[in-house]
Amino acid sequence: MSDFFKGIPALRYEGPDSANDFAFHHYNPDEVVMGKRMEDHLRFAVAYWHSFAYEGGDPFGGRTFQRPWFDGGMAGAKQKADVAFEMFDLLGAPFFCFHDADVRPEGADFAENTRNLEEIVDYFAAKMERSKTRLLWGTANLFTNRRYMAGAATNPDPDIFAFAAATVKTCIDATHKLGGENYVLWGGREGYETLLNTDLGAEAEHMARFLHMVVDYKHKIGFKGTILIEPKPQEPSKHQYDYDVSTVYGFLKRFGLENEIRVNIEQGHAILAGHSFEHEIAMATSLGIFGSIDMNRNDYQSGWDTDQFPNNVPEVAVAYYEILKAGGFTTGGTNFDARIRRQSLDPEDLILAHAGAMDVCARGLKAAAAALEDGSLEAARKARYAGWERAEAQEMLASGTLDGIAARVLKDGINPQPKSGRQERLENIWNRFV
Ligand code: XLS
Ligand code: NI
Ligand code: NI
Repeated sequence: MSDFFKGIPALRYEGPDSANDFAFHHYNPDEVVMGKRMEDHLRFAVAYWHSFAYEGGDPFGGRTFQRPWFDGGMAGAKQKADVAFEMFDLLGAPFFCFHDADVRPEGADFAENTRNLEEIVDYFAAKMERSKTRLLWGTANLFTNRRYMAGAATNPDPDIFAFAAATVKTCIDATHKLGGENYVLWGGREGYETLLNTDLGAEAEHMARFLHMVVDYKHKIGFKGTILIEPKPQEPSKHQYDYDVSTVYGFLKRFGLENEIRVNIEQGHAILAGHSFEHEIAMATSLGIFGSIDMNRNDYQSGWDTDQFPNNVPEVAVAYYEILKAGGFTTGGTNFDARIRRQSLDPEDLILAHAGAMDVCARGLKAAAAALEDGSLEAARKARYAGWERAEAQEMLASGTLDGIAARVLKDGINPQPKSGRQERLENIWNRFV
């Protein structure tokens, strides 16, 4: 036991009337919502990087946090792991997620990186035998080290492509060994700064080859988890290739990967792409590539990825509505790719950030479930499209031609009258639940 969280009790559900900060007020893991335990619906994951590796820096100033494990090499990495698993226990977090670089000290070369990662994976494995927390996903950090400044799979230098491929192999191995349910690829630097030095056609081909190798390796070693791409339009690249869900789908389809790879959708990235979060989720579920979510928002005034914990119930409710409507998570879950603010120095800030976010998501889930169970919204949606159930409408879809349809419109004197979309009425119904 470390004494990092000394004096902080394990959090329990106490209900909305409790004034205890160190309790859940809405997240009640065992409460059954639409036939399933809340914990099994939400599948919360703590992001290792923001909670334990982030130092409190921003573009204008460095480290504000003073964690005892910083700069501690392998011993520090193990101390960090001890604290991480203590936090998972205090929160009752069912999952966590990590990048290689969050958990192991940076080595001098690939061999040392791999040794360090393997040592920590064994350390995690021993802890996971005694813990209820499982691995939602693992991933490789292919964006922090300077070697990746011009990308990983899309780097003009084939040796960097090779280094990245080798690194991803070790991270899939680590994820597989720890029983991870997914493997994520976020291509923060798979994009460009200027077209003046970029061959975007070649870079797309290279990225596709890389992804095929990932999929082939997954099957080769028998990893059953889902491979996920996390779309984001820019930052750190000026233009990122995995711009949004639709762009990723087009790419997967072009290279024959649409049945192998799904998406991990982040709330803040959706907004940066000019969409709403629920748009991205609905798009992914309609395309059959929905995988998982990163439930972290941006600050709406600053226009960049501030990775804040969710605190807006209506916003998360509409996202869970789309997820529930599509049948809920399978291998995916709700990862908090979120960090506390750089002035939030205390260990308890870390705990309370997660507790609050879990409560917000629980309220959102319950609101979404109530709206879905009530059924008025889905009945209205169905009624709006009911005309398509008519035989001539079905026939038009199956075998219609422009000239044939023109003849029928003329013969039957079809003269349609527009109908109200009833948006305000539906919004009023929605607001009864949130
Ligand atoms: C960055 C991304 C990143 C991924 C994992 O904006 O959200 O944190 O989730 O590499
Ligand atoms: Ni992000
Ligand atoms: Ni993310």
